[in-house]
Amino acid sequence: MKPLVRLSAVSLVVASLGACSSGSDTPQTVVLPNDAPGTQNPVINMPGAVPPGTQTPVVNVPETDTPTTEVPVTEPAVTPTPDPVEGEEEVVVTTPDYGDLPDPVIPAVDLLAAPVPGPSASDPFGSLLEVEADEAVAGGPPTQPKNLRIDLVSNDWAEFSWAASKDDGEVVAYRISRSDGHVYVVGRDQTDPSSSTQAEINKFWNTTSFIDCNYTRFFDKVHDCGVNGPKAGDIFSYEVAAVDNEGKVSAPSNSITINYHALKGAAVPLYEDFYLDESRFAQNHDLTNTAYFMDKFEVVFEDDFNGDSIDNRRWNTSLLWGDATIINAEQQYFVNTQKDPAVDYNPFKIANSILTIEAIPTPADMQSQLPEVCAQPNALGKDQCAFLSGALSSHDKFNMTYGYVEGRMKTSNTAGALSSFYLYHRYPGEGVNLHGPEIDIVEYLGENPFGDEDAFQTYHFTDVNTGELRSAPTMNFENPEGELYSDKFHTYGVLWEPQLVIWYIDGVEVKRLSGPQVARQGMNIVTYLVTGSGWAPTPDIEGGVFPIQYEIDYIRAYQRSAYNGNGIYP
Ligand SMILES: [Ca+2]
Ligand SMILES: [Ca+2]
Repeated sequence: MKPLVRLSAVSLVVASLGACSSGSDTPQTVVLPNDAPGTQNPVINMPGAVPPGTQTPVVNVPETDTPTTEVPVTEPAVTPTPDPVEGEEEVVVTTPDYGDLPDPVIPAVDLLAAPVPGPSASDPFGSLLEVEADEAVAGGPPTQPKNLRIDLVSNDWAEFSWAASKDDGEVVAYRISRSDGHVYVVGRDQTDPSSSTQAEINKFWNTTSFIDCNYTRFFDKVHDCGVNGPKAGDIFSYEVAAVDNEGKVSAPSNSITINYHALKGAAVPLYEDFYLDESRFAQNHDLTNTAYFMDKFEVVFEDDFNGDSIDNRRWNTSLLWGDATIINAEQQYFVNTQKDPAVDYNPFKIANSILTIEAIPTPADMQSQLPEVCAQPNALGKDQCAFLSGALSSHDKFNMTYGYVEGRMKTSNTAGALSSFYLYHRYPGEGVNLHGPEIDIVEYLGENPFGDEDAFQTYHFTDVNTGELRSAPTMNFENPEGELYSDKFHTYGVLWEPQLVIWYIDGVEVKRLSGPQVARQGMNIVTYLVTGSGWAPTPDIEGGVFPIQYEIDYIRAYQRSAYNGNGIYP
């Protein structure tokens, strides 16, 4: 784990603006061409409709024959194979070919994580907090924090939340007590000079949630994650108590126990979940390498970029909110070639089965072709259309809930370039279904700000109780081969199952998280090349080398038959 405190992102969160701008969108019936891939079940649900698959809750009782690593392997007795009897068919037993990989290992079930309270048709994320019924006592301590519950768990961080306390005066802090004796304080008036750290402090307070530990924001400050943060395999119990303005402390909340994942191949929790199919795929497969499970999946979306232009059946050349909105203090205009085919610059170059998204400084004679927004500086006072680049989004053309999505791409190594490939919600949801999820499959900063070989993965969701965007710590994965990821093509993938997300690079697991806050609603595929943002510096316009190039060989989505068309808002 390396410190990420040097991140000075205003926000790397696409979801923040997208959730707002798409919040009032009305779903439209999408007419898809017959031969469009992935459209076998074009069921477009209206927001607020009962999610499909909720009629029959599946209660997941561990089967007694679930294989575990504990099962001793007995040498099979050698029995002579009888010659096939004439007239009978010979039975040929084939063993799956895993290439050079060892045979798969099925992890033991994580019984500590079962059951997680909540997920049901009326509360799909198990996330509605109990309304505080207790009244604050005059002159007394705050009421007991209620509903302490796990939201997400990974190997070195976990996110949890609780229902706020009441007090006759004011609640000014929550004390989070961990079973090893460490106590964190979430204070109403805590401050930090970093705006992104301050935003996270405020979020903890406003949503009564906490991440033990957010290495991205608090590596060596406030919560001092570098010293205090959990490590893979730790098991800790937690309680939360509220403190009032007189220093009086409430009764502790209920206790929860968190089993931090192993670094790789962690036991998959047997959560209760009405979307969990009876095969319990995630519990019964080794998920550390895609080779162990891809035979269970079928391609439902594919673009190999074999043509000579963007396939309009598969992609939009603008994001969900259109080309006139530029998010995250970015500095490129995504040229919308579908809306304006005669535009003077086409950022999409396709040759030899490779799509190259090319970004250039905006030519002076193209200013008149840019939307009005380009005349305004961004939140950082910078030109938000200093560059022309390209974005692809599959919204309203391909959306999915659960599955495996993979791209093979060569990210840009230009300082200021951000090569991005992620899943994004079509509808943020409303009422109990508000969730607005985003899974960043890979984000790659060309300037390699940490002096090593990192690719980033993050999960974002909206807190149903407050509407605030909450995010996992940005997880960085360092290339074990010691090369820059931008040196060559790699595959970047994500497996998305009920209450489980696993990220892969070149088919090998690099990160996983689990928990009831994993998305249940349809998402679409997005990829683009950012040039300059709140996170990435402005590329060198004078001395830089242009075009900046982000190359994509293919993007594919796969699903198991159990989930084809499932979920909220397919
Ligand atoms: Ca009080
Ligand atoms: Ca290709």
